[in-house]
Amino acid sequence: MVTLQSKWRYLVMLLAVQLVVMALLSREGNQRRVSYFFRIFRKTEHTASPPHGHNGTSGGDVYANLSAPARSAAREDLPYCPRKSPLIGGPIRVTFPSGLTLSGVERKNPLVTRGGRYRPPDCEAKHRTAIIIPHRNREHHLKFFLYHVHPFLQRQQLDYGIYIIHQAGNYTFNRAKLMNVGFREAMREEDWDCLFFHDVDLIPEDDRNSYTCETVPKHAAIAMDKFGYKLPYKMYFGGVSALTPLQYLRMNGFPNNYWGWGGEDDDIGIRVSLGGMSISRPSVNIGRYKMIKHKLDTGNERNPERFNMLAKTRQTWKLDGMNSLDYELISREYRQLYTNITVNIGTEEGLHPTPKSAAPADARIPTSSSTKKEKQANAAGKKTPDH
Ligand code: UDH
Ligand code: NGS
Repeated sequence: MVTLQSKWRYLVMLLAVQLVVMALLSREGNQRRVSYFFRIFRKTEHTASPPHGHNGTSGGDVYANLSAPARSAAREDLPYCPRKSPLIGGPIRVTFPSGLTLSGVERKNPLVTRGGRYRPPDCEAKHRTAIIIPHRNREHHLKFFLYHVHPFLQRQQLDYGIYIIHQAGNYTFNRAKLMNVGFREAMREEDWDCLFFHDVDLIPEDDRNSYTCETVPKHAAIAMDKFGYKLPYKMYFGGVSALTPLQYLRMNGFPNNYWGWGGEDDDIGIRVSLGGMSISRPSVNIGRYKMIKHKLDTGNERNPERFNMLAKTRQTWKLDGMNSLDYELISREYRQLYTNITVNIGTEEGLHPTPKSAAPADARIPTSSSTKKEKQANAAGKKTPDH
């Protein structure tokens, strides 16, 4: 009985001491330390969760190891995120769940806010990255892209935003000009320190593929499954690339005049070196991407002029690019998982061509280099099979 009483006494004394310490710490000026103290506990919770797949074979689940919603108060009290995110694992298992819907993806990403924006809930991000995606008629790919990329970026503890740049109308697709529009519209909204120019059909397969910028332009999609996970050729700059605003402007952005498939990415690669910069790349075991299989789209036939144009990049890059960009913003919608920017980028004849010259390119550009199968698919207006 006596021992029980003394045990209680000790317990009460211990609690009293703790209360006094907390009261002292909570006094004005010490509040930051108190919230830091609590955050340490929360952080331990995150890092203690099972490490995201690192076995190099099957890969981890794409929704493993995400931040829990924050319970702390003011953002200004948050410490900077660590240099290396503790949430990052290794290879990711890329899957295409059947029956996936955008609202399903929204439910899996409760911390993503209107416009496809995210900030780590428990620390101040060190990097602010905008993802720019050229788009038309690829809603099916977009759904899988968002399903994979949102948790991937969250594990990197980035302050990020996803911008879909949607080409209005059915005139020939122009990937590079849409990227220029994306750059201008994203920078108008936020002071991003890095922009990722990203095809919608490429899914990163490794968490360590950092979506931050380097001191020189970065080509991230170095190892795609369709190329046997290696670079198809040394100067390849397609798929996914990342530039700071300064790097982008130093090469006058991307070309505006590549209508249809091919060559614009090679032009961009040449511009990097004409701008006096080199290209950085992640290693082949990290810059890995799975491409959602598809055929060439209707309205994006091969550009027969691409080789002639590439031969002239040295003469054209300073005249054509961000300094000559013209387009009409049709709408900007803040959807839950992305900002949708719809634009009229016009045609080769300008923003308001005469009806005759504005005919879709497949009616004007000879498709002699297209395969017979593609021509038949295009003629039938067939939807390209994919996942
Ligand atoms: N894109 C669209 N809609 C289109 C065309 C292109 O959204 O109609 C976007 C999309 O983000 C896509 C990107 O532009 O990921 C690049 O276009 P692409 O996927 O057609 O180009 P890629 O070279 O694939 O990656 C072409 C596959 C057929 C190649 C046949 C020639 N070898
Ligand atoms: C090159 C194209 C690039 C293209 C790359 C990969 O030949 O635009 O193939 O194409 N350059 C020219 O045509 C000048 S892919 O295999 O992804 O269809 O990105």
